Amino acid sequence: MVSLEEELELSMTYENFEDVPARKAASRRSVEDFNVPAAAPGMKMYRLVVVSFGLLCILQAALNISLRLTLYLEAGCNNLTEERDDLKRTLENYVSQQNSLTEERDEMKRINLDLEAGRNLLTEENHGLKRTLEEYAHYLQQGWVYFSGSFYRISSTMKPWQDSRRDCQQRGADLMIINSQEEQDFSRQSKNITWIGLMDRNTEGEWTWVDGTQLTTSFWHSGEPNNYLNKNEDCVNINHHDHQNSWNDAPCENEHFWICEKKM
Ligand SMILES: [Ca+2]
Ligand SMILES: [Ca+2]
Ligand SMILES: [Ca+2]
Repeated sequence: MVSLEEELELSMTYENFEDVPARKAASRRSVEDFNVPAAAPGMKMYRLVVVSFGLLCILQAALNISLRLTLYLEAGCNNLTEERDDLKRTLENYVSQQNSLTEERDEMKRINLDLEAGRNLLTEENHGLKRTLEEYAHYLQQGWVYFSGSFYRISSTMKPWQDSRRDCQQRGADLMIINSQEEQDFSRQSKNITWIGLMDRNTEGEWTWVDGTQLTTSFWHSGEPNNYLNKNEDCVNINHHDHQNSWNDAPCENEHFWICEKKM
């Protein structure tokens, strides 16, 4: 690199070789005058480079720190997100289990109520059966005969139809109502004339059972009912035991045996 002093000397040589000494002196003064301020820009440049380098280092360090901080925060955020998702799944599982337990508890409550209702029903049925058994035992002990869902009792004395019926009612029963061929056959076992619970006392010719039902299936003996000898025959008895159709209408005030029926 050509220094400033050499440059000046070359310049002087190039311009005028005749006035060398004078120009040398002048140029030396100029160089001396110029040397003092010429050193300052190099220093400034040097300082500027040093300062710039320092700033670059600081900036690099700041960038490194910033980058590491960003990576650290990102990793931390990722961990927190995973933990949050885990907690969310755990909470959802817990809620699901809770709902399942609530449903099971409600189902158990329903089953318990059903079982309780069933137990109450069984208890009631048990009490009902106990009462029925006690009732059966009572009627059997009193000499009643059981046949096809009813107990029957044939009296040992004779009374008018109305008194006969009252006797049955006092025993928790009523005069016999014949609903079927089997019951009709059963009624013919006694060979005595016996009242049954059929009459037309309210309207002549309109035969009604003691429970209020109209007569549908009848077993009148041949020629009956006949109001025999123009008597007012409004009550019915079993008279012709040897015949399947054994019924006869007779005056209600006549005294006969009677059959009570207690439907179970
Ligand atoms: Ca009957
Ligand atoms: Ca009549
Ligand atoms: Ca008659």
